[in-house]
Amino acid sequence: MTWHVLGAGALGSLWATRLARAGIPVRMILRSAQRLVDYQWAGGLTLSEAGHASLHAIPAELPDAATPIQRLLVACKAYDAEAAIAPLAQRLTPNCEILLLQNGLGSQQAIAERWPQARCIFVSSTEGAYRDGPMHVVFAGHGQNWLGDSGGGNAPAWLEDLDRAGIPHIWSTNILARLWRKLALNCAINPLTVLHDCRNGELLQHRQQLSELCEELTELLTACDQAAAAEDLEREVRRVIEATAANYSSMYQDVRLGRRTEIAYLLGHACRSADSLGLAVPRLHELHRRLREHLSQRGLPTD
Ligand code: NAD
Ligand code: KPL
Repeated sequence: MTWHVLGAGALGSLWATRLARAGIPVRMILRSAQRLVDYQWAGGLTLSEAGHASLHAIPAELPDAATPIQRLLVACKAYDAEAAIAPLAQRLTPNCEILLLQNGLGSQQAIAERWPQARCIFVSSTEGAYRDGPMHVVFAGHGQNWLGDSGGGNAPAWLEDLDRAGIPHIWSTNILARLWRKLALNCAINPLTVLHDCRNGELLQHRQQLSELCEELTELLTACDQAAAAEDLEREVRRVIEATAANYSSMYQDVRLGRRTEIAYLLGHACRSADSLGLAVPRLHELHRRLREHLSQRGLPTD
């Protein structure tokens, strides 16, 4: 069974190169003829890992290729994912599987609703990778991938492919709890690092602010039937801040590099969820407003 990988960015390339080097059939789907030319010129994808670079000549195609797609790994940003799948719709087999690697929440549900014939597997990843030039990815941090089907169902047999490829993974029977927990951590930490212009560790100087945000996030998770994800949230936020004290958050880095953030799928999703439940979360709304203002002042999209 071929893995089609949509999005030859950091995580898509990290997954594709590890699958390919284990001898598992993979095809990249690139968004334009120009990118396909660039890709062929580069000879494939280069993975740098522990100071060692390797080139992987993974076949690539455009969305309008004719072959059916049985398994699709979507590795675009949350704001691009649904639109990126749309041109492939005719190629998706009736019982296809779509793995969604997006951070935050909202994009996965939109995709699952739009293509109900597909089995959508949500993935929450703590692995770290970044692009170091066109078609070149650096494996920056070991982590874990939790995979799960929010509609229930058993672990798929192809998890064996991940074993063979050395892609760490855990099948989760409550993937939404995992994604909500990560969303809450990202909502508590990432926007504050942008607004205070600081590394994660410096947020310990803003304990009161963190504590108030955690209180509202805990209420929100509980109201969303995610009590397990809400457990000891503040303590976990502090643990993550301490463990990543020297790092700049992903949102901080996006803003610094003038890139669009995934705010709509993090703080935006949290605020929309609270509104739909009639739950008052004034501090989250105020943080969302200040962050959007900050982005707008820098000419960045606020959604
Ligand atoms: P990225 O920007 O490096 O890669 C996204 C890729 O998707 C880009 O190459 C882009 O050109 C491509 N793309 C966009 N629209 C497309 C289309 N219509 N057709 C084909 N390709 C298209 O992003 P990333 O860092 O790999 O992040 C992907 C997701 O994974 C995000 O939601 C991110 O939050 C999450 N994530 C990333 C990391 C990491 O370390 N990079 C870690 C955990 C989670
Ligand atoms: O995931 C993160 C990020 O930077 O996006 C952490 C380190 C948890 C901070 O929220």
